[in-house]
Formats: sequence, C-alpha cells, structure tokens
Amino acid sequence: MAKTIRLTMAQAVAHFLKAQMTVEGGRKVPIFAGVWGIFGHGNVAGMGEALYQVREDLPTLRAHNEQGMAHAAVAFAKASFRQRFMACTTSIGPGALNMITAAGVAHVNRLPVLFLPGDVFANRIPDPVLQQIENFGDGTVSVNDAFRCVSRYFDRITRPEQIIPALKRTMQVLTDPVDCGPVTLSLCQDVQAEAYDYPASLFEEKVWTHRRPRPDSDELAAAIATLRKAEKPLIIAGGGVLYSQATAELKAFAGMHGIPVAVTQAGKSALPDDHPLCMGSIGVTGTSAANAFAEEADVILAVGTRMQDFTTGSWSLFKNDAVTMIGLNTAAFDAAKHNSQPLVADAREGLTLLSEALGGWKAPAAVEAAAKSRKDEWMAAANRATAATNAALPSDAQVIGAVQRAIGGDNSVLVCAAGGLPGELHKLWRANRPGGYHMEYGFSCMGYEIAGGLGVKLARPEADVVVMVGDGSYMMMNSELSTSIMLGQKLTIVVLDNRGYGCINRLQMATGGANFNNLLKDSMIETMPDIDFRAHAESMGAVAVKVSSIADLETAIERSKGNDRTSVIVIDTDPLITTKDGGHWWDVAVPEVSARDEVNTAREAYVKALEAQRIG
Ligand SMILES: Cc1ncc(C[n+]2csc(CCOP(=O)(O)OP(=O)(O)O)c2C)c(N)n1
Ligand SMILES: [Mg+2]
Repeated sequence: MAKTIRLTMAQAVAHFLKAQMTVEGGRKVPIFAGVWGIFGHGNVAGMGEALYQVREDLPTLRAHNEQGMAHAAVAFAKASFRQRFMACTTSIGPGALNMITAAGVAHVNRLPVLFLPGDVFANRIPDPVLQQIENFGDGTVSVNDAFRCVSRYFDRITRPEQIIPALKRTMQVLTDPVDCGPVTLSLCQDVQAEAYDYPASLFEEKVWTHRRPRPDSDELAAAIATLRKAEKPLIIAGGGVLYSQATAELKAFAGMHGIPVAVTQAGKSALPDDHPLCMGSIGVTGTSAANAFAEEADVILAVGTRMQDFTTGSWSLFKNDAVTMIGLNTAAFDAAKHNSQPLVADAREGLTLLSEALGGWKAPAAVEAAAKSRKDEWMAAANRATAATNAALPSDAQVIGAVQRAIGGDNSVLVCAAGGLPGELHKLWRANRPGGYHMEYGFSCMGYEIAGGLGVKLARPEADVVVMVGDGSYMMMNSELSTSIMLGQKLTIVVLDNRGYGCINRLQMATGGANFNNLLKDSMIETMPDIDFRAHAESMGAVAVKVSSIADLETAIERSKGNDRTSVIVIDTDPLITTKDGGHWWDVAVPEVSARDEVNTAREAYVKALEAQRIG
C-alpha cells in the first residue's frame, strides 16, 4: 500500500503549494511566493486553518480589497517574468467576485495566478448559505462560474479527492508557456474541511523549470526565406520576449542583422531604450521613428506579441501592400494572427535559430542609416515634450520627464496601467533594464497601479518601484497603499491630479462628443469635489506631499529616497495637453447619425480612416 496522509482538502492544497519549487538565479526557491488572503465564512475555517499550518514556508499576506490583492499577485507574476507566482484565497460571494476583474487582467496578459475562492456547500444542506445567490433554474451554478471566462483552467472541488488531479493540472497550466494564465479552483466550503487519505507522493517536493519549445523545421525554413528577402524589415518585440528572457538574444539578433526594433507596451524594456536600433514604442502610442518603419516595412518579425489594436493601429499601421508578417510566438493562437507566417517557438530559441541560419545576412545599410536619423528626430521631440517647465499646470509628459530625471539610475521599475499616462509613458519613458517598465495594458485596468506596484516590489525587492497614477485610478482603488506600509514594501507614488478622466474626455472630444461626465467639472455636481490626495495618503500612513511645480516635484522625489516607507507625491496637471509627436489612428467607432455637427464631422473623418484598415 502506498503511504497516505490524512488531511483536509484545504490542508492538502496548502501542503501541495508549499512543495512546488523552481530555480531562480541558480537557487531553489518556492514557486509560490505566498498566498494573499481575505477570510470570510467561506474560507476561514478551511483554507485559513490550513494556511496557518504552513505559514513559515508559505506566507499568508492580508490585504484590504480582494481585487487589490489579486492585482498584486498579477503584478508579482509579471515582474517575475512568469517564473514565480502567488495564490489568492477569498470567501464566497462578494469576496470571490471582487477578484473577477483581476482574473481578467491575468487572463488577457497571460499571467499565472492561482485563484482559490470559497464556494457554497457541496452538500447543499444549509442552502442558501449567506452570500449564496440562488439560480432558479440550475442548482449547479454559483457566482464562481463567472471565473470560467477569465480562467485558463477552472474547476469546482465538490469531493476532497478531486483536488489531486486538479492541483496537478493547475501546475501544468501555470508553468506552461502557451496555456499560462489564471487558474481558478473553486473550493466548496464544506469540502475544504473534509478529510481524505491523500497519497504522500502528492506532497513531495517538485522543481519546475521553464519549457522552451523549439520551432518546426518547415516553419523555420519559411521564416528564414522570408527574412532573407527583406529590404525594409522591422522587429516588433512584445511581452513574450521578456517572459522568455530572450532580451540578450533580441539585442544580438537586431545588432547582427541590422534590423530596427519597435516595442509594444508589454515589450518595452526588452531592448534598452538607449540602444541605437531601439525605435521605441509602436502603434497608437508609438514614436514617429517606430511608426515610420512600421508603415513601410516589407517584413515584420513579430516576437512574443498578441498584436493588440494599440500595436497595429487597429490594423491600419502597416501600409506596405506586400508586407509579410512572421509571428514568432510560443502560442500558435498568436503566431498565425492576421495571415502571419507562423513560427511557433519560444522567443529565445526562435531568435537563436533564426540568427544562426541567417549567418552574415544583414538588412540593407540604408535601414540602419534611417534608424539613426529617425531616432535622432524622435529624441529631439521627446526631449521637447519632457523638458522642465514653469507652467502652473504641467503636462503629463513634463511630469514624466521630472520623474525620470529625479529617479535616475537603472534600478527603477515604473508601474502604470490606465488613463492618459500609459500612452505618454510608452512614448517617453526610457527603460534601460529588462522589466524596468511595468505597464498593465492588456486590460488597462484602473486601480491596478498601487496594488500592482506592491506586487512588483515583492518580486523585485532591490528595485526602486515608482508608481505613476491619475486621480481617477487613485480614487478607484488605493487601499493597498496601506498594505504596502503594513508589509514594509516601500513605493514611490506620483499622483497626477487633472480633476477627472482626462484621457476619456479627450477621446470624447476627438469623436465629436460634448464634454460630458468625464472631468469632474463636466459631471452632475451639487458640490464640486476638491479631493485632498495628500491628506488621504497621509491618513493611510504614507509620507505625503503636494508639490506645485516641476522643480519641486524633482526635489520631492529626491527627498522620498530617504523615507523609510511609501511616499506619495501629488501634483496638479493639465487635463488637455498630450504629446502630439508620434501616435497613430485608433479605431473608436463614431456614431453614424447624430444631432451634433461635431459628431457628423468626426464620423466623416472616421469613415475615411477606415479605408486604411487591412481586413482579414
Ligand atoms: C476599471 C476601469 N474602468 C474604466 C476604464 C476606462 N478608462 C480608461 S482611462 C479612464 C480615466 C482614468 O482617469 P485618471 O486615472 O484620472 O487618468 P487621466 O485620464 O486623467 O490621465 C477611464 C475611465 C478603465 N480603463 N478601467
Ligand atoms: Mg485624471
């Protein structure tokens, strides 16, 4: 008889998670860095008791908001290049549903997080338990079914032995470069507490390594043939380059074959921004340099990118009718997008094999010459946009310049997610170290910033983690600011207060809309809000200051370096100014009929712009 251990299902989960390891920098470390938890009746007695038993090896971290803690877990995985991750446990009903948005963030960004929401009683005897919605027509439905569409693997555990295969599948999904994403194990609350004689082998230490699929030989040969014919090639580097840790290979490839590189939001920092062949951001928030190459390219090597609409200018950016795209991606799903020639492989493996086969082949010399002049031209524009100013209300770009100057060094990680900042940062931030730029732009989820910053700091304790966040995102979720102080994880948070949803207001104007319901002043108001972000942050325990000029902002950031805990620096900004240089059209559907002349005019321009879209 194989040896067994009698444990509750929840204890089995805790002991299993504790035993999963990986190798980081030559050292064996737990693959789960910890478990975020907010307890309620749906998990306190089961998972709560189990986590207490293993707390020395698998720490439990208490948060203030389930969405916030799940964002922190998402950010941890992203900052760890998907090599390590965290789990999140909640009660049933609202606690569980609060994680859905963050599960969406993990899903769209292909990031591994283990969600462990409690669920209703499997035996259904106490029904309806507190916080159980009752589906009139289907007794098997609970709110946790909402996780199905935002999970790569979903399972509901209604018997204790079901957790055995479920945990194994969980690890397969979390560590697989293709399937990688959120896993939800919905743990019925009575079953969490039920005992079973588990095989002892389930709890034996297991060391996980990163799988690197090599390309199919026909696909590789086809990609080589295409590249050899290229006269105006461009590489688009996505987040997959970072997750594959293929940054050195990308640099070598670009340099060896003289091909300029443009970066997506997730791919920024894959090649240092100061590398001569780094053209910077591509697409809707692209630099003039990257977009000029994209428009004329005859061959595009898209590495580790989902080709989302911001990257492709809603498929109107690539203007060369003869363009061939090669999709180098671990996921066939992404590799073949938009008629791309698929090259299904790990980015590092793919780039290495392509480079070997190309040998001394180099793009025409004119390409490198154009890269230099286009980059010089862009840098001049970027420097103008980010230069210091005495303006009463600086632009986001001017604040970005100040933050970059004051933070200095290459040891920082810039964290952001939503608002006008992502576009400006994509264009203007200079990231010179892989992972130095952490933008959540798959969901662009307001409220991710501060919680995400905390997750990044947990993953990269040695880094200076700088969060830039708009007033809207700050108001949507800031509770993990307190958690950062509680856990001694120091962040520097810069709040840009333009008194409303500046970027959506601008989008509204650009589509002919009236200024309506975005800036606070344009909303239904009895009393105009005058939110004191400094006082708010201070009340949460942060060292908080409000500054009134770019010079003072730089000084405040300098000073914050000496603070022993999270610092919040607030500055008022102009809601209307953005960097006009660079950029590209983005498909936002304008109404076909309207009583507003401005909308009709915008519609005409929209219909014209649609002509540039490549369909199919
Ligand atoms: C959770 C969520 N809700 C709504 C949106 C749509 N949205 C994107 S940016 C934005 C406004 C953000 O305001 P703020 O953080 O102040 O940044 P600003 O636009 O002023 O730069 C909104 C409402 C979103 N991205 N995420
Ligand atoms: Mg704002």
